[in-house]
Parts: sequence; structure tokens; C-alpha cells
Amino acid sequence: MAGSRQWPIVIVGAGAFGLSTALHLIQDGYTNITVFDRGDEVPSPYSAANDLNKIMRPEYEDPFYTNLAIEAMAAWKTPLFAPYFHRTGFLHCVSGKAEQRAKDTLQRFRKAAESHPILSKFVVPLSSRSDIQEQAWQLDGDLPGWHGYFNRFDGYTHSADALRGIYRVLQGCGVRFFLGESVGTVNSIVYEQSPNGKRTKGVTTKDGKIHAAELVIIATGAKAASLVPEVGTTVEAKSWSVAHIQLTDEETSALRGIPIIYARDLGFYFEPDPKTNLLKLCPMGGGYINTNKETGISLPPEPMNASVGFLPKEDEAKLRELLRHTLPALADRPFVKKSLCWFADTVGSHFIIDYVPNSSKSVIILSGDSGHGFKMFPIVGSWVLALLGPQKAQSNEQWKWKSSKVKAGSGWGDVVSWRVGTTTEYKDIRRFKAESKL
Ligand code: FSA
Repeated sequence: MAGSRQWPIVIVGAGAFGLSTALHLIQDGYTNITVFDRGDEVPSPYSAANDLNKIMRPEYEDPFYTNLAIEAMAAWKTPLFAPYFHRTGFLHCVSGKAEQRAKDTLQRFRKAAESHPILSKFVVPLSSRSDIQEQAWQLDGDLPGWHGYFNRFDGYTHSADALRGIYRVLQGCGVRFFLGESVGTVNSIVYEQSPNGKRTKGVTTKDGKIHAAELVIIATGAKAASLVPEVGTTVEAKSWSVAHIQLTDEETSALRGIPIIYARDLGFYFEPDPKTNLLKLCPMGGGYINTNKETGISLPPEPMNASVGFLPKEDEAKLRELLRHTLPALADRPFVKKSLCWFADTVGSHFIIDYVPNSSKSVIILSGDSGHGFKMFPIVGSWVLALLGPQKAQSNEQWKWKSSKVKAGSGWGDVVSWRVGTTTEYKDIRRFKAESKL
């Protein structure tokens, strides 16, 4: 029966958007859910959320997202998600050398936090080195010209562990998982003609099987255009560097509880992970795209491990400066576990949560995390339930299917207000890697 809770539903992608959707569907009584992922395990190496941690900060320049992230924060505090949320606070600054654009962005975030009825009481202004050291005594660098604010409401999430934890819950609830290159790679969505265009019948996988479904949900992030070519250039695979420092037990212990240390012009880092003693850092920048000259579409490079093991030299310089300003004893430590993390970027940084046009409402696309999606992990699936509701339509204009009139390969990260720096083609930084080996 159409629309029944017994519908076979296929979710492609066991990342943050896919798993959250499976969770909400199960909680809503759907009983026949199958999730596919090319990776051998969850967390999948293909998921942007397969990462030590992600920032959980509700203040946004746009009040809509601020309130949404506050809703997500409440969900992070529930028993299912609480083990993965750490409220360390968010020390959000610019250094004295920051360009005006970075300072302006900081001001907008600060205003969003200071003027919000829930957030305001958690915010402390930071105008000097000693103000900063009151919130994070471990920062013994000069903190040259650093200023901004501290928000005690905020923290970070352990994203890989959160994916793993929810995956286990879903397995226990009877969600089926097909993982790995052969059984988990979905090659195509199968359609049949219907009175309103076409309608899906399921998906095919690399091992030659057909899996029947009444509803197919594509949650493949930066790879959205591979299965739904109509996405075209509206989703741009874009990446940012991630690097880590391997600390000792004592160093991890000494840094326990530090907030996220963020300079909008340089980058940010997190409290070290007590299990692995890894301290994760990310530089700020316009990101890297991988545009196919013929199609104009940017997709993550293949094979996936091509993005692992290097850090562009500009990014390394930013991270070393960030450490010199804040924790100089670590400034010259080797970086380990270096990689690029590929996101699904959209021109306005809005998510895409909608039906694929002309699919008779049988295919849904979830994409466009734009580098700020993981904080919503606990609630993404509720947006899918809303789509399945009586209206069967996305009522939020910003999350609708985007038209394909975006200039190909434009690397619009340059114009996203909260980023500083220009977008570079991935092939140009790979060239640097080859040179650096000589
Ligand atoms: O929601 C957040 O504050 C995450 S920002 C992380 C980041 O690396 C950005 O700094 C970058 O500009 C890009 O959007 C990817 O995500």
C-alpha cells in the first residue's frame, strides 16, 4: 500500500544525513529500511563525518539556522547522542592580523550569540590576552591582537563515534546494511514510467543485484551528482584540510577541557581526544574543488585515498601560526593523519532536502551540508519525515531542489561570507605534492 510503514525504503549513503534519516524513519514506525554504503564499515571512509570531531556552535549569521542548531543541541543532550557531545565552549576570535572580512564575520557571529535570548547569558567578550587565558589558561602563546568572544553554550561532537553509535542502534532495530565496494556501491537508480513522469523501482548495486524500493533516499553528500545527474553544478564537491598532532598522555591531560580554539583568519583546533591522544586542527580557507573540465561538475577525486596523507603548504603555514600564537610548544610538531575532507557545497550554504523533480515523489535527495551540517546529525531525519508528511513538499524555500543555473567550477567558497581565502583546483595542490617529494 502506497505510503505504508512497510514500504521498502533504500537509503544510499551511511553518513550523517543517511543514518539520521534511518533513525527517524525507524522511530516513526517504518520497518523495511536498507542502507547502502561503498565503505566497508561505519563510519564510512566516504563520509565527511568520519572525522574525530566537529564544531557544535549554534550561533549563525542567519537566525533560522541558529534556532535549528539550538534544537539540534537539545537532541545532542539526550541519552542516544550525549556520549558524543562535549560542552567545552567555543573561543571564537580573530588574530591581530585578520583581514576586515574575517573581523566582520566574527562580529556577525558574536552579535547572533549576544542578542539571542538563550545564548546571550553564555557569552563572554574577549578583548585581551588575559581575557582569553581566563577561559583557557593553557594558551600560553602571545595571542597577538587576538580578540572575540567565548561561548560556554557550545562545544564539539565526536563525529566518527556518533556515526558508529547510531549505526549500532540501527542494526539493533533491524535496519539492513549493505557495506563495501561490491554490495554497497549503488550504480544506478532504477525507474519505470509513471503517469507523472518516472517513478523509482529501486537501485542496482555493483555486484549486479537489483534492490526493490518504493522510496530511494540519496544521501551521498559531495557525490550527489553521480546518481542524480540533474543535480549538475548545484552541489560542488569541496574540501578542506584536516591535520592532527600526536600528543602524549600527559599533554592530552594538560589540555583536557580546552574550548575549541578558533581564529577566523587562521583556523581552529579541538580538545585532544583522550582515547587516541590526537589533537585535530583545520585551517581556514576557500577550499579545494575537483572540477571535471567537460561537465563542469566537481566530484571528490578517485580513488578516495588520493586525498589522504598530505597537507597543502599554505594550510600548514596557517596551522603553524595558529599554534605559535596559542600553544607555541606544539608549533613545530609533525602533523599526522593529514587529509582533505570533502563536503557538498551549495552556493548559499543551504542544505538540499527535497524530492528529485519528475520522480513522482519517489526519490529524495539529501545533500548540501556546506561544511556546517554535522551539528544537525540528531535532527536531519526529522526533515525527511516532514517531507513524507501530507504536503509531500519542501516548505522551506532554502532547502528546495536547486536550479542548475550555477556557473560551473566557480568555487563559490570565495563569496561565502564566513570563509576567508580563494578556492583552488585540487589538481593544482596535487602538483605541489609531487614537487615537494623531489
Ligand atoms: O559549523 C561550523 O562551524 C563548521 S566550520 C568547518 C569548516 O571547515 C569551515 O571552516 C569551512 O569554511 C568550510 O565551510 C568547511 O567547514
